[in-house]
Amino acid sequence: MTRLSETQGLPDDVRVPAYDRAALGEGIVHLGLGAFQKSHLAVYTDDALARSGGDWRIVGVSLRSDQAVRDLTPQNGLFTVIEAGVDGTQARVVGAVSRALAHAHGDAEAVRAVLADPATRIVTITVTEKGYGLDRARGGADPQHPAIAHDLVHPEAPVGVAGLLVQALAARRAAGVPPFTILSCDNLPGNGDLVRGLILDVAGRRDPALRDWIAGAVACPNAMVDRITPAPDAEVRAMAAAMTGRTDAGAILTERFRQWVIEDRFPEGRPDWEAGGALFVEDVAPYEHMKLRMLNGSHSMIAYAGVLTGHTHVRDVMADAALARLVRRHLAAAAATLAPLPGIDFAAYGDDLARRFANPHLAHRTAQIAMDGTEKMPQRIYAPARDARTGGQDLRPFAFATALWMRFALGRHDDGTTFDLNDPRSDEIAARLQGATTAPGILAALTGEGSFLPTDLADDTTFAGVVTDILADLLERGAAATIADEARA
Ligand code: CS2
Repeated sequence: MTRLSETQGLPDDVRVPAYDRAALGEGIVHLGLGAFQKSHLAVYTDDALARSGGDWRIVGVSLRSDQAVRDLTPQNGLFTVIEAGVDGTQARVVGAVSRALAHAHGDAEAVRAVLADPATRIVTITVTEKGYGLDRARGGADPQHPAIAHDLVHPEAPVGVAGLLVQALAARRAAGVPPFTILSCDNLPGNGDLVRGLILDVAGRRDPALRDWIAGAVACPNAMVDRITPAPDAEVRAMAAAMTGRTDAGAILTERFRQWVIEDRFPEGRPDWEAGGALFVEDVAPYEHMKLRMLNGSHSMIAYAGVLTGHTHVRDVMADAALARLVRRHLAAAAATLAPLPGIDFAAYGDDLARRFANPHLAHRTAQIAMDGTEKMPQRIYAPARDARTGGQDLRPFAFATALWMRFALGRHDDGTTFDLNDPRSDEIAARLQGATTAPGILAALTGEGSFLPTDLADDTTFAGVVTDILADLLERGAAATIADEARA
């Protein structure tokens, strides 16, 4: 079988880019060339190029690995996106990525050049919550984060997101080139504002005048992104080969659903992302709360419950009647913390989410979602728990999710077998948990501002009491029995 590298000769039912790729120039640099940008940014941009054209093709940059470059360079940037609805799958070959660069594998100079190029008008980012080096408690940069620490000492040879952006903006300012717009596509609350705070902090430590210029000139719109995209595996690549008749090292499988809500602040222009269904609004926050609390919050609960009960995929959790009931309960509790959003029925959104989680074509590993809990829990669980407390609503679903994470943080199953937390703070967690064997001891060890249970929630006797009771149950009776009882409650 030949390798995918052009779109001629593909089967008729495989959708291909409806534009002349070579005729359109580059305009976006994307940092973090993973599966999610392929299923989301690249697909929306493909639709925009097909409908309205424009020099907006994407230069994809991997910051650490060179896997994406090895996958995409021989394929001329092309890759297959398999879109799986509950009723079947469809393949499309996406052409929006023009080329891929591996920053840490010889392409640093090329990355520097393309970030400085006046043609680059937008820099998009998917590096996951932990990739930025944010100080979540105080705002700005975390000087302990490895990339931030490196880039503060070597601002001319940056390796991290903040260092690269600040260095590129400094070069553009010196050359009289307008700055690019920065668009984060990660699941962080107020992602644009957080990136802005991050780069202002890093720039200010280097040159206050640069900081002021960035503060006045750089737009960082907030955005809500959504498309469930499991890490691809050999099975996905085999499916793509069967559907397209080509081998494709970069193939991914995602759901049919996708959503993107963006604040329309792009001083240097942007692609016609509406062509792919993107919604442009004044204020993204209500959409983002809905998605982070309902989808991602339930996802995290599903992930910890799933890992602890041996359910490998999200769909398996949804096939477990007790857990499916608790997912419904969580969705309703998260919805109750939201301010009304005109035109959106949270109950219907929750029903859709339950269907999306149960999608039989998506092998979305609970262990994948369980990663990086310290970076995810604050916006997914603690923030809505706080609002539920203020609103006098039921705290139990949030306490349940918190207890599950704390039990997960012990790094062992009920039968004593161990697993990796895959969390940037796993060493700190292990150190905090030294000698903590009881539920109150564990709760106290995992309390603290920033990444752990915030003290105001830990000090709330109702919330802490429920967390402690559930955690004690998990420790004494095991995950399955505790979950069965919880679902009966
Ligand atoms: C998931 C998200 O891995 C995770 O933490 O909750 O990646 C989720 O699949 C996406 O946000 C869906 O848009």
